[in-house]
Amino acid sequence: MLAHTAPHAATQAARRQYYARIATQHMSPLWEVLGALVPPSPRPEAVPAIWRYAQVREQVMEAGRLITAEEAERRVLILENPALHGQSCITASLYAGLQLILPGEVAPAHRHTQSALRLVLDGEGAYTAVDGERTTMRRGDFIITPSWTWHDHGNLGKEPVVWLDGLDIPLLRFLGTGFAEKSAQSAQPQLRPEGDSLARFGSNMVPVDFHQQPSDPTPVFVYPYSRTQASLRVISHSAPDAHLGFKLRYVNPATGASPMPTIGSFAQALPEGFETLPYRCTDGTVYVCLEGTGDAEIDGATHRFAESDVFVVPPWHALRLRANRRVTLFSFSDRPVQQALGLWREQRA
Ligand code: 1HN
Repeated sequence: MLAHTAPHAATQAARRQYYARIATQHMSPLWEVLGALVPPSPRPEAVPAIWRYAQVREQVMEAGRLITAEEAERRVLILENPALHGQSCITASLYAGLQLILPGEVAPAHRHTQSALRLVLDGEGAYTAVDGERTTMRRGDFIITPSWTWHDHGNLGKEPVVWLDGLDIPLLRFLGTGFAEKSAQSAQPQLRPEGDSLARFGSNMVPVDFHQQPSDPTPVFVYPYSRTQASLRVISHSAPDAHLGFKLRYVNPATGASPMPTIGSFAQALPEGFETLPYRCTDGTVYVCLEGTGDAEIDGATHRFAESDVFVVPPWHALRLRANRRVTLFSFSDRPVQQALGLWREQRA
């Protein structure tokens, strides 16, 4: 390749004038930005970050004294990536927030094209209802509201309840496909008893005449943590993967695909004292610590985490996890989108 020599001052001035002239016609020179547009390796804007629950819990509770769930529609503190301030993003494609619902409150029924997940963190006695079926929310439960399903939440218990919301809001905003509708009723009528969908679809069986179109949402919308824990406990008797420990992927039980087409979700256990080898992948990932304490080393910087802490690993950042006490982690990312487009890559050191 020929070495580039710096252009003469006169040439530089002529180019700058030219750029200013073409800008008035809404054009710009590709050659000034080409390297940044197609970099040799991913250059995400998002940066690593951690929200320690012990430090943010008080702010979440204060929101409960300032606004009702009804007035807010959803009383949520958005977890903003520090490099994406004001954009309601935790990664370029995903949104995350901490939602609070107090005893006696309801978050009214609505639906939207954005897909949502809940990961229950704190308190007991709340429920979420999806398309006419309620589910009691327990710590660690992974609950989904697929695109365009009606959903509302309520708290029938005596304690504040907090969960993590994950949505594909930035992705749908980018695509220009965000629509929402409010229901006339604040709570949906109960069409089926609690546990119905899990019994019908979540026990390695489906109704005999059930057929699913690839675009249909998963018929199961709750993945109880008790079942995840039991699976992780049993498989922890074998040898851990050197890069991932014991890691499982949540699926739509009727298809084996991701529960929602835009958000992939995972559960992972690391035995006490275990340290993973560096691993990176192109899907920026949000992690939640459900049990234990550990360190997340992200591109060389160490972040200590404990129960209910949330941290984000941007695309193509090397992650090393160390479990100081046996750790279980929940995580989610846009991996199914990347895989559907043939873009997903991983690298194991
Ligand atoms: C939403 O519908 C919920 O249903 C939570 O709990 C967070 C953030 C943006 C848009 C819709 C919920 C949301 C949301």
